[in-house]
Parts: sequence; structure tokens; C-alpha cells
Amino acid sequence: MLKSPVLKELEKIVGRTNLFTDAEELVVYSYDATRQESLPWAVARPATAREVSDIILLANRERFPVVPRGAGTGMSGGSVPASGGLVLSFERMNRILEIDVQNRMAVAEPGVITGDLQAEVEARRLFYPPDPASHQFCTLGGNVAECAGGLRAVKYGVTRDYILGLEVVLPTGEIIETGARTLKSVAGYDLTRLIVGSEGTLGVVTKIIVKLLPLPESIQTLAAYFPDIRSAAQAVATITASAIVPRALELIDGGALRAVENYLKQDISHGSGAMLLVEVDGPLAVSASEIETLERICREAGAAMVKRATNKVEQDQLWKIRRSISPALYTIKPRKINEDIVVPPSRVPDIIAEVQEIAKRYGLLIVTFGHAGDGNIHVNILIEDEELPIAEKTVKEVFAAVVRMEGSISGEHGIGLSKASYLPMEVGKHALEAMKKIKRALDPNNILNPGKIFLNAECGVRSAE
Ligand code: 2HG
Ligand code: ZN
Repeated sequence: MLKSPVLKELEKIVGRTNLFTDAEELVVYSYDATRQESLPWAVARPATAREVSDIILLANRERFPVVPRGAGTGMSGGSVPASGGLVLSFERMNRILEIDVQNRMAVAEPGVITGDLQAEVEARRLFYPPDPASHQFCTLGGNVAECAGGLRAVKYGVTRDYILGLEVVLPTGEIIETGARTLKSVAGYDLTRLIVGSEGTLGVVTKIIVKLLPLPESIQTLAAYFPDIRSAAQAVATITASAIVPRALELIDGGALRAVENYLKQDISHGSGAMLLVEVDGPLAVSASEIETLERICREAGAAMVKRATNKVEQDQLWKIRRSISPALYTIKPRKINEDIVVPPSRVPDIIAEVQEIAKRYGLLIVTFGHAGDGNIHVNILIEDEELPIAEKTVKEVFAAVVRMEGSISGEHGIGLSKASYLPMEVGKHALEAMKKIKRALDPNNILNPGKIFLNAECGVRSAE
């Protein structure tokens, strides 16, 4: 709990209307998309880096946890205040500060909705490629914290590939700037990369400089309908080994298709057992010939039907199906345990076969879908509450298979709370210790987002509560 003199000081920093302590307000900031929840002791909505810094200085003096939060759409518990403490919410730091068309970059505050930034730059014929499925709700700050991926990562990479620099409040209160406004900079350690994906454990991001690209001239999209997931996965492996790099290559299995059909109340699968959504972009002549080749590859791999979107409305309809999968799966069973494993693309058919075998062995409903083009598959285990212990065993087996295939247990959602106990399965002892040393060096009092990435007891001291 925060004592009343501390609350008074917080009130002085952010103003009375930007500090919440009532239970009905706190509950709104207590959970994320994993549905794990834990009430914070208070919520502050700072407006500047200086306010954030003052709060962090106070947190170090009084030793209370501080948990930065964007829109709470995260999928690993990263923004859940698991040890209580103060949630820092960035609703008020939501301005796009600059779009520099000539130098193709933009500067934004962390509370900007990712889709808003995409739309603003597209209006100027520029392109911000990172595209999490939740782009209409998630924030740029959250994307930076978790190094979000999304649908276009197969061609364009993930959030870290577009961050040129940051303004960061360190866990001890100092405000620093990392990186530069230029495409190149090797002045010292790459603190930008260290902070991106650090899940709010090493600093609070208060300003973000992003790199932009020219808007591609044309986009071509197709949906390919396969009899089963095996043939669809095989098509993925053929496409990723070809000379074409699609900007999206998404796989949807039969379970996910049925879930979306029920959710949107429309026929989506056309009787198929799996679907691929494939999109290319670039100069018209190139994208037109590439989509032809991709259609042929899909047919040769066994697609019974291939439909091309002929205009923007049809393209949006296809992507609506894809973006509806995650919300649709929440409606099936009380619990949705979602993973974001990633394997080398050539191993996509192998990991899918292995997940199916594990699901059969444990008798669990497991749905697989996602960014197959870059090997990033969402394995969703849909269970009743009492099935939780078996689901946990299942997760461990899936992760073991992923590590065996030289993949990673998290491609884009982060370790957060959900995967902290599994991190040692992938990261060697000495690498894990090096990570903890960085955490302890920057956050000696373990103030910032404690219990994320590493299990709580493992990092530093925080006594005087
Ligand atoms: C997506 O790609 C998100 O739709 C959510 O990363 C994945 O719910 C999921 O498993
Ligand atoms: Zn995803």
C-alpha cells in the first residue's frame, strides 16, 4: 500500500485528477490480454518525462514497484502489476510530435495508438511497417516494450527494426536519450536495442523516434484454401524457400477458421481445413507477377481454391478474418493459453505436426495460426479451469520441441509473467546471469516492473514498503 504522504507527493507531481486510488478505477489497470490480474495500489497518468522521473525518484526513496502500461493488450502479463505498486499509464502522452517527410522519420509519445501513427504517415505516402494484429488498440510504447511483431514482420521485420532512438527514464530517475535521428549511429553501446523488448524492466520510454519507409506502390492479396493444415504448412515452406518475400504469409488452421466463423457469423472456410493469407507489395508489375507465382505454389501444394482480393474492400475483409482470430478464440473456453513460438520457417511443418501430436496425446483442444512466413506460430490451448495442470505440461513439451528445432519460445509477445519460469529452457545459464546483471546494475532497488522476465525473487532488493 502507498501511505498517504506518498500519495500526496504523487498528487503534487501529476495533479489530483491524474492519480487514481479508488477500487473501481484500479481494476481497469489490473489486467492484460492474458486475463491475469492483480490490483495496483494506485495509478498515475504522467504528462511529461520530468513527471515520470520525479515518480521514479520517489519510488526509489519509498521502494514501491512501478509498472508502465500502454493499452493493456499485451499477451504475456508484461503490464500486469503482479506485485501491486503504482501503474504508470500513458493515456496523456499520446501525441505524434513530428513527421519528417524528407528524412523519413517520426517522433511520437508512447501512448500513441499504433494504427493512428500508421494512418498519419500513410496520408503522407510514408509507411510504418510494424503491424501487430491489435494495431487499432495497442500503443507504440507497449510495442517498444515488448518488441511487437505482427503481420508484416516476414518482409519488414519487427518493432526494433524501426526504432532509431528513444527518450528513456532510467529506473534510478535519470532522463537519457538513446540512438539518434539518423539511420546510422554507432556511438557507444546500442542502448536503444537494449531497451526495446526489455518489457518495462530497464527504463520507462517517454519518446520514440521511428524510421519510416516510402509507401509501397501496390498491394496484392490472396486467400488459399487447403484440405488440411499439413498441405498449408508445406506451401509455407515452399514459399519461404522461393525467391519471393511476401509482406504477409499467415496460416489459419481449421479450429481457428471455425472459431472466426462462429464469431463473425459468416462462411469463411468454404469447407476447407486450413487457409493461407498471402500478401505482396511493391511496383505493380512486380507484385502482379509475384502473386501469380504464389497462387501457383499454393495450388501445387494442394489448395482446392484460391481467391484473390481485387480491391481494398476485399483485402480488408480478408484481414478482418485474420485479426478476428484472437478475439474469437476467447469465446470458446474459459481459458485461452496463447503462445508465440517461432522456429526457422523450414521447420513450420515439423512444429505443427509435433503440436498436433502433443494435443492428441493430452486430449486438449489446441488451435494453431499466425505468422507462419517468419516461423512465428500462435499455439492456443483452449481449456476449462481444471485442465490447467495438463495445459502447463503441454506448454513445456511444445517449448522443448521449439528449442530442439533451434527456435525461440517467444517471437513477439515477450516473456512477461507467463513465460518467466520457462526462460531458462531457452537461454543458457551464463546468458541468463548476464541479463540479470544488467537488470541489477540499472535497477538496483528492483523498482521497475518487478517479476517480469525473471522470477520475482531473482532480481535485487526492495525492502522498505
Ligand atoms: C495475433 O497475431 C496476436 O493475432 C495474438 O499476436 C495471438 O491470440 C494469439 O495467440
Ligand atoms: Zn501475432
